[in-house]
Amino acid sequence: MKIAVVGATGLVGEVMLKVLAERNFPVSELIPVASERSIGKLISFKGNDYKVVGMQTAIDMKPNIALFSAGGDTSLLWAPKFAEAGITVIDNSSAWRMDQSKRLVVPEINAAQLTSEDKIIANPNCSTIQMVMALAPLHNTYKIKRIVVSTYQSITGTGVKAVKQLENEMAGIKGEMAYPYPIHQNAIPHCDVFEENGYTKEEMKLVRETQKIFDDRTIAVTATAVRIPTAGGHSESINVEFENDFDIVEVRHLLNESPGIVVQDNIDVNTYPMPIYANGKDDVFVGRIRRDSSQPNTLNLWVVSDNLRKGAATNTIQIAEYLVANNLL
Ligand code: 2RA
Repeated sequence: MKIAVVGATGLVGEVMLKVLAERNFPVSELIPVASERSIGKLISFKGNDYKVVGMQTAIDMKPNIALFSAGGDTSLLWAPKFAEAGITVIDNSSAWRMDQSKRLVVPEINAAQLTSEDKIIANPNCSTIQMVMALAPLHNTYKIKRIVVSTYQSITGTGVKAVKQLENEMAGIKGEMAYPYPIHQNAIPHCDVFEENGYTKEEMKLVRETQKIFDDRTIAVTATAVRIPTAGGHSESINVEFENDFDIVEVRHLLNESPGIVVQDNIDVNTYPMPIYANGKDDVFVGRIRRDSSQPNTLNLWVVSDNLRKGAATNTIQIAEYLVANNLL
């Protein structure tokens, strides 16, 4: 299988290469794609070196699948060109997620909707993926009415510049700023840009993408997304109200039985999910499971996952695995 990784030199692109190798995805030839300034660079993959190429060269090399993590503008311009050439695109940007003709896929939840006609497939936002992964088994059983979520997002979600800003601040070095404020010893309630309604795009992704993935626009969602100086993963405090009451023992059972979910929840021995545990892993970790005694049919959860892996690279590659396994290319 010829695989193009578009954005191969970025944070998510690098994790894609790592995960492709780890999962032994059937890559017969890797086509690393990046911006003009990176063309010609060598990328090492499974013991072989591959030269970074530009977009049109990548199309001409006729990959079967192109994994995109190169920003929305690049995807809007180039994903259709790859698709027109018969290449299946799985895109990590927000460009196609809300396009009614495009599938927004978390394989454990809705991969069954994929067909060979889908030539541009959208990978949901990282903070959406971990939330719907934790909520899907509960939604299927108790039907979600409303979600209130606060996120505590790793600076790796912003990109290399923010990681460098935090490193510089911790080392006492003045450097380029990804944020107008210090990240070190701070919490910034501003992920992505503000919309007219006073929410950020990151917060509205949690609203809109959740409704699309569950195919249910009656689900009410309100979100606050906060950037914190941590690597390793995004954390989320989720308060979820269901149409129907639940049994807390059954909730734990449903979560324990769900592929890709690990329940880490024993307050007697201070066991709960944290980014330091999630870092480098593909699971979504769920803990602090407890009934919200202030409101009927309502549950509190704490959910942590590596935003670069299940939140981006791994979910993308799991979609590719599903396409290959079901002959949908
Ligand atoms: C963030 N979800 O964490 C974004 C990155 N895709 O900023």
